[in-house]
Amino acid sequence: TKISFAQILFLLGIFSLKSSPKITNVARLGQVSQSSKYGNAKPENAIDGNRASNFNQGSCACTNNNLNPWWRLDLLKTYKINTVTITNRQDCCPERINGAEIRIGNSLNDNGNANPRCAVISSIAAGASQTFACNGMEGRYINIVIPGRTEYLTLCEVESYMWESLPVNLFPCHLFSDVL
Ligand SMILES: [Ca+2]
Repeated sequence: TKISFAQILFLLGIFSLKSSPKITNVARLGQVSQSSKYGNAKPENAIDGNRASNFNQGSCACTNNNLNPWWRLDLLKTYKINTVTITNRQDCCPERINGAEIRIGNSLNDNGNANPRCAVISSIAAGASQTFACNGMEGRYINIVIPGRTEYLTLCEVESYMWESLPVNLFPCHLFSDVL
């Protein structure tokens, strides 16, 4: 018997559902700001879905060389943050990220930099992506800040993943859309 194109798509839909974990990068849903902007290295570059880490590729956010430089993601509502993944610059000066802190919470005191701390970044290799476990810390804001130092803060990508809790009754709709 011949298998129709629709049936193949249906099977592909099932296998893709079985193989892909239900996790979502909520970072891309947010709005971003940072303490200053170096050239065209706008804060949005850190949530453009692209880990390209050569600065000239135009996908990194970067502040000027300021004291306590920071970058902030506003998720617009409170989430339980499982992990934060940061991609460091590849072509220069990876050590600039050393000592940066990940802060998560609902306060805008000190621009959000006073929220509880998830992690201190000791170092990230040039061009590497490192994931930090925040174990469900709750917050609307995710800040990356380099405290107590005059520095450039460069972030080529910031991702924040959490398990999605989809209602069960959405499942058939997802399957149906895969068939179409
Ligand atoms: Ca990017």
